[in-house]
Amino acid sequence: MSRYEEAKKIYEGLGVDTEEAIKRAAAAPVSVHCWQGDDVTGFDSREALSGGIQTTGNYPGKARTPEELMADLDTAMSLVPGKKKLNLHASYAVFGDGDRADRDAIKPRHFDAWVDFAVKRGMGIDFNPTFFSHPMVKDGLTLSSPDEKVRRFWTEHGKRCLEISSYFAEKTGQPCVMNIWIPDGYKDIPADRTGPRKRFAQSLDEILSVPYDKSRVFVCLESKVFGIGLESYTVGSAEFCTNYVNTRKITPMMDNGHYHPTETVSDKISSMLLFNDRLALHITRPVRWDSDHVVLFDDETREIAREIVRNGLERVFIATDYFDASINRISAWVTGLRSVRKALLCALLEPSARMKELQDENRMTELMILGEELKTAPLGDVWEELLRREGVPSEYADRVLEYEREVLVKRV
Ligand code: RNT
Ligand code: ZN
Repeated sequence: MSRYEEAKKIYEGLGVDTEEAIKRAAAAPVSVHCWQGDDVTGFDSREALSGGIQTTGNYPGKARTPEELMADLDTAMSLVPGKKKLNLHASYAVFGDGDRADRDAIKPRHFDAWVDFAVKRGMGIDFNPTFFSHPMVKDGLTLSSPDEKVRRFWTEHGKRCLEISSYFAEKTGQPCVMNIWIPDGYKDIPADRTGPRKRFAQSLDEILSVPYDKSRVFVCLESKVFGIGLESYTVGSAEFCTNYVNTRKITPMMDNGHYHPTETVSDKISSMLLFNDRLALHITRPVRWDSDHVVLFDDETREIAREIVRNGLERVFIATDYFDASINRISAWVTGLRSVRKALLCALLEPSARMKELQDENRMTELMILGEELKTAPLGDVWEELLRREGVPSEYADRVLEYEREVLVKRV
């Protein structure tokens, strides 16, 4: 009997169908953040990364052009099993000769290179307006700025991005998740906390006043507790965003790097899905003050995956969001994306109905014992089977390092 067949039997004994788990784990779309490949640089400006987010490290071989980024994505994706979408930022526009446009004037055609890339690979596209790394970010503020010119510029950017998102949905035939995150905030204690939030709400209302097809474009709002250099106050706090999305009937976005260290997004998912049809997630691994380390197959990633599965896999838009410039960037993509997929498989390999029953009958002793038993069940053998069926090798260090030697180190 093969290792997979043995594992299948063991899981059957626990009341779990591995075939079903493999199918569902592979079919769930995970949106791949393009910005891991070039340290969130983008192609539309020469500005340094701003907005309280930082990449650290100078590992050789970062992508400098759309062609390089696409080639790197292809290499990474060949090592990641399951259904993927492409997650772009507006700063990744690809301009033709003499056809540059500022953020308040970008058009769908500036993303045609990405549409071709995605369509050829059967991928949908998700999108993010880029409210950072740009000279129109004034005093750290965008949509909440007291300066009307600044607000108008960024509101227009939001509208342009909504149009581009509709274009992506139309061209790929898959829904587009458009996520709004602004860096706006203050390093030190502000005197007026309400004003910026009021202006942010008004700017968002203005962006959303443009009609769009809500069955094909899902606009999300991402909150954050603090940024680097914006430690005292962020305009888009959790309460602001939760209330805004609920009253405007758009989709909440939770990034698990954006909360106090003892708060967990895994515990928030059930509440959010009781009051919202959909929930969008940025999966990352926060470490102390940094919200963006490579996702690992760790306890919180697994707990997030369990909650996604328990509350409805199809109701959650799953995306990755981290950036590590200190290690091979391709491996950073692959390790993080595999961790997410493996966590989904792990969650699908639990007898969740039985576990719920144990809880409802207050048989917490047995629940704990079962939980511990599951931890050492042969997940690895089922994972290997998923990789085999998806045509993805289990080993990837050699492949990544070979690409590094042949392609990445030559980028000087
Ligand atoms: C920043 C947010 C945001 C960004 C990307 C690049 O803290 O997490 O999602 O990481 O938009
Ligand atoms: Zn995020």
